[in-house]
Amino acid sequence: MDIEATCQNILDLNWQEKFTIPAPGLYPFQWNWDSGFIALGNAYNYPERALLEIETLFSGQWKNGFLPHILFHNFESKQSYFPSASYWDSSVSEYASTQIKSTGITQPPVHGFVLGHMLKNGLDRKRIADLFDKIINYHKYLYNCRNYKDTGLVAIWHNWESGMDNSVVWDDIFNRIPKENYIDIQFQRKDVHEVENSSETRPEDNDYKRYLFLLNELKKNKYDKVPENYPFQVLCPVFNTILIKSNQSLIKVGKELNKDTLWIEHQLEKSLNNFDNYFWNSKDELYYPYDINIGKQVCKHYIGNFIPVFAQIPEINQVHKLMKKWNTEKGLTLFPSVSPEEKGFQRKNYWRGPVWVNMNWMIWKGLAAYGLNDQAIKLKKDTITMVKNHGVYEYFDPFSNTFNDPGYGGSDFSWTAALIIDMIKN
Ligand code: 2M8
Repeated sequence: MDIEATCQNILDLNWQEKFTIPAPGLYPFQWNWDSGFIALGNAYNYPERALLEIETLFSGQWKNGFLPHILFHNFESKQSYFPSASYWDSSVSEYASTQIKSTGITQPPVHGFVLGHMLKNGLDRKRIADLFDKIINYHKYLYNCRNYKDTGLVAIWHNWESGMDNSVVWDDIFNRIPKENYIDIQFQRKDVHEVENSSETRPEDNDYKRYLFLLNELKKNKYDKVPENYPFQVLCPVFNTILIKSNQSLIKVGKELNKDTLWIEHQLEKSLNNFDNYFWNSKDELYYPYDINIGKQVCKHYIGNFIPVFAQIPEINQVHKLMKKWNTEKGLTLFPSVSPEEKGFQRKNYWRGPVWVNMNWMIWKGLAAYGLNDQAIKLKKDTITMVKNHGVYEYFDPFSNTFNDPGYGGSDFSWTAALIIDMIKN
């Protein structure tokens, strides 16, 4: 079977009547940004599924516009995931859906650019127009409740909101949390039973304790505000790039559908004006996250250093500088989630080194938009070849050249499948 058919089969396998799970067993519910990437891939062969995927996701939107990171559909019959619906207990919030249980944190806002892709591919305009309004409400939540000093840059409150859960960029923040705050937290993980070799490829129990400490603090505050002295308040360049990219796309969609786009244009302008002030480091010539609590950049070498190319935020001379940094990295053809030279790099461990398809997809799109065609085409080809050689997995060893060595984490991983389909189609 060719790779496109294999990927399509995986999306079929993971389809659950109105949404798609990220991977069987390991992730049995609907995840926010996963659904965006999946809808993008489904827009080609299953436009109805693509629309339904995003409609189902927004059926879990809260009254204040907030869009949760997991919707626990059919949670009674699914026991393979922790933290569960009852652990999160979204009912503490007066805004939460009373119909659909969810988490109380969000994930990168990919939906705007996914909507643009759907419109471009001829999907139902009326349904796209309805989704447009819901996405705007979500962005209003972000700009009302997460806007840092009215910069147009929005803050995240949990590492799970970044989507890059155990990246080295969060290490210092976690190390500053006093041990007595989390050491006694009790829990039973499920993820470790769902993947091969989990001690080398998934976060540690000690990491989970700190993730749960943050979760419990946010829950005490009804997922509405950060408590005083709360340790995790970050401006993430990946989250903000994705928001900018979505806004750029919403403006185009809005104009085509005769919607008012002034508000988004205004927010976009602010975000772009402030982006480099917070994220660009002119000495290192890289983008870094900004830790609000200490008022400093987190100067670590990881994939987020490059992601702003996705929304064409850097000027072309900055892009050339960024690409030079990448080329010097030990002859790797794809972007690893963390640079092998960075302290804490682990080639098999989740967001601490492995290659992820969604990240390379974003950089590929960005390079192509700058007209850097040779680099873009090479990145695309190498990503497809990696998945052909190692399987449709969640993440991949950046140094594995051995044919048929499997990838890591969830097998039959939906966003890998969906984005490979998109790469093949373009
Ligand atoms: C991973 O995160 C979840 C928590 O959200 C987990 O480890 O349990 C991340 O890779 C995240 O980015 C992704 O959305 C999720 C589902 O694929 O898995």
